[in-house]
Amino acid sequence: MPAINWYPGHMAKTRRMLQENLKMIDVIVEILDARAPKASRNPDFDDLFIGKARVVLLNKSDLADSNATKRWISYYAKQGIEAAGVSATGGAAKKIAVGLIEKAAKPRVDAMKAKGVNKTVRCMIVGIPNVGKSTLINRIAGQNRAEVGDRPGVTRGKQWVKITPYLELMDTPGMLWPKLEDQELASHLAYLGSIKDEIMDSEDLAADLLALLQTTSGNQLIERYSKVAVDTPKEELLNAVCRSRGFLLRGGELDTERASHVVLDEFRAGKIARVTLEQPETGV
Ligand SMILES: Nc1nc2c(ncn2[C@@H]2O[C@H](COP(=O)(O)OP(=O)(O)OP(=O)(O)O)[C@@H](O)[C@H]2O)c(=O)[nH]1
Ligand SMILES: [Mg+2]
Repeated sequence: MPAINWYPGHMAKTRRMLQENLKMIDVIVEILDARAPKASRNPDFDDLFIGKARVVLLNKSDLADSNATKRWISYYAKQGIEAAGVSATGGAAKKIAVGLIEKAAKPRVDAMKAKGVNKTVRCMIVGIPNVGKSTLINRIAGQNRAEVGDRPGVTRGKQWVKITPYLELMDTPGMLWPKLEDQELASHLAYLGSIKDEIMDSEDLAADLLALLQTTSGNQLIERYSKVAVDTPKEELLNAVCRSRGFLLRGGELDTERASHVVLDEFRAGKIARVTLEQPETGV
C-alpha cells in the first residue's frame, strides 16, 4: 500500500483547543476502537494529558473478538490504566462509562466534598476520528445531542453536553498525530474508516483487507462472498467478490471499484466477521 498522508491542518488546531481547555478537565476519557486498540491510540495523548486522571474505553466491542478485548483490558490494567469494553450503540455503555468516570474522579470529588462543595465532574472525550465519541456521549445523555456519522471528521469543534448538575462531557473532533511511523497500523486505521477514504486507493485498501481477513477469518469471508476460496490469491480477491455479487460493468468487465466500497462498508459495519486486528502481546 502507498504511504498514507493523513494529518489535515485542522487537527493541529484541535490539539491546541484540547490543550487550552485542559485546566477545567477532571477526567480524560480516551475512546479506542476495540478492533485495533494499538493503531487507534494517539501516542501524542501521553504528553498532552500528563498528570490527568484517564480512563480508556474500547468502543465498538460488538465488532471485535471478545477474548481479544479481555486481553487488552488486562494489558491496560497491568499499566495501571482502568479500561473497559463498551458498545456505544448498545444499552450497557452508559453504566460502564459513568462508573469508570466516577471512580477516576473520586479523589477530586472527595477533596471538594471535604470543603463542603459538591463538585461538577468535567470530562473530555477524546480519540481518533470515527471511533464513536459522539455516539457514546449521546448514549450517556440518553438523547441525540452530538452529531454522529459513519465517516471520519463529523465533529468539527468542541461541544459541552450536560448530563447531570454533577457531570458534564466535552465532545471533541477526532485527532490523529502528525507523524506516521508504522504503515501496517496505518492500514488498520484505514480499514476502520478513521482516515478519509478519498486520500487512499479504495481498491488497494480493500484487496489488502480481504487478504488479511482471509488469514484471520477465512470461513466467515467465504460465507459472505461465496466465490472467495481459502487459497484465492490476493490479486484475485476483489474479482471474486465481484463474481459473488454479480458486480459487472457494461461489456461484462468486473466492477472492482464497486466491490471495494462494498467490502470496506461491510467490514466497518461488522458484517464480515467480528475480528480484532491487533493483539496486546505482539502489538500487531
Ligand atoms: N457497531 C457499532 N457502531 C458504532 C459504535 N459506536 C459508534 N458506532 C458507529 O460509528 C460511527 C462513528 O460514530 P461517531 O460517534 O460519529 O464517531 P466520532 O468518534 O464522534 O467521530 P468524529 O466526530 O468524526 O471524530 C457511526 O456510524 C456510529 O453509529 C459501537 O459501539 N458499535
Ligand atoms: Mg464526533
